[in-house]
Amino acid sequence: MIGTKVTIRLRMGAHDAHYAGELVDGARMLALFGDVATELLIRLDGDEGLFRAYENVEFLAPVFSGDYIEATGELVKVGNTSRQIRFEAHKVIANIRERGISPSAADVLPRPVLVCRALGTCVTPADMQRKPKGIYLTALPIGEPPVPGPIVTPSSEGGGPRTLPTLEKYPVGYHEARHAPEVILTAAIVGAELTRAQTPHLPITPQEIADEAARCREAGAAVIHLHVRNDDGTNTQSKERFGEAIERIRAKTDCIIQVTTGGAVGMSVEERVGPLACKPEMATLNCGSLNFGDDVFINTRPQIKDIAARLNASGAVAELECYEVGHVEEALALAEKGIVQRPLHFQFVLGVPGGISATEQTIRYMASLIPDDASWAVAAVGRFQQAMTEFAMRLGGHARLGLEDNIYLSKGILSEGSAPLVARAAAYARSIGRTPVDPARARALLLTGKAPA
Ligand code: KMH
Ligand code: ZN
Repeated sequence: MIGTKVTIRLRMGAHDAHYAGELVDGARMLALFGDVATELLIRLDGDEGLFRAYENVEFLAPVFSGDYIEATGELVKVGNTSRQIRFEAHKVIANIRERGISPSAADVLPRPVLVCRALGTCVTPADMQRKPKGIYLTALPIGEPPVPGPIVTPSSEGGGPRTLPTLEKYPVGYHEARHAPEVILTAAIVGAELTRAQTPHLPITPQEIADEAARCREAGAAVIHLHVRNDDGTNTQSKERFGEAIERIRAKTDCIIQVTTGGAVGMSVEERVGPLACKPEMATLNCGSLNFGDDVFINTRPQIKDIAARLNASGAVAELECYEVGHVEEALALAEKGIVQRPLHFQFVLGVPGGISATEQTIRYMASLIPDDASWAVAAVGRFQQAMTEFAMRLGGHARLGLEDNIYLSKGILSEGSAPLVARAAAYARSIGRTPVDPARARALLLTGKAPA
């Protein structure tokens, strides 16, 4: 399954030191990658398979005899017979090699050093695949770039992690146990800022969106966070277009559909609430304004109240989108006044340039603010998506994955739609003892008006 990782750790011996100064040759790293790939293929296919090609190999730091090397391979793409793997080798223990110090002296490195990385493709011929196919998530057809627009999205940029003071006084121990072991995965498959120029895997038409929603459900998502587009890729909040997409999604899958009332930056409230006319089960409520990349995403307090009232009137359950700590407090104040209904479900959206940073401390702090009968999830932008959603899941929170927030599976590798990102998160959840729930269970947790179990 995409996201599966294999790691081996080996000491480089004198026999590995091919060059002067006991330097280990680069081919040794590739031999390690070969063994890692072989284990991955055995796990996936029940066969050792064959290495076909490296697309890219980079040697980044020297390796000497006496060093310990940890080689990891992550499955990033699975075709009918081909399996693409991203490799990294880190030095975790280094022989010291300094004049006057014993030649046997060695240190465990405080931070592993990346010594080599590569991207490679292996093949397991169909007649040698002994295991039933898992969720291979073969990509949908690639879409044409309709209008390569100059829109800059936080999806590809991410906000750099700012250094924040440690907030150890805000432990989240209580939340850690409360929602485990179940986890709700939401797939944000379209977004408003992303273009086909940035990724050809962006679904645009209602049918493409429905196909992607079904793949995400298969990968482990229970909720689809929905934006829609016109055929030319531009944003719309039109109830007709939402209606068509919702109908097609419902024909293919049973996921909860959570429509956006955020829309795109610059839209009026009147425009943004368009999809509420479709009587969705869930809808977002954005709980404050912020700089959004180079734009401003405006949600004045009267506008938030206005959208909340219309959302309540439509019968939808709100997901409270918070891009800043103050937004959480705003949502709590609205709940106090009965303007948003309990139980509260928060989405902490981290790493938007101009919003709160994507760090473990910010998640802990935001989660520490919410009441016991509330649930929370993390959506994190760009390169922070994987690390932050995994941290959230370890902490007992839920997670949002998908192209709206991040288009890459790993550095330089576009995700072929949102489903591989969901599949990887689902695999991670299972690896830490949490079970991605199906839509029926997600409905019970999020929509019944009872506190999450
Ligand atoms: N496109 C962003 C400006 C939501 O869906 O509610 C707002 C957004 C939030 O995507
Ligand atoms: Zn959205």
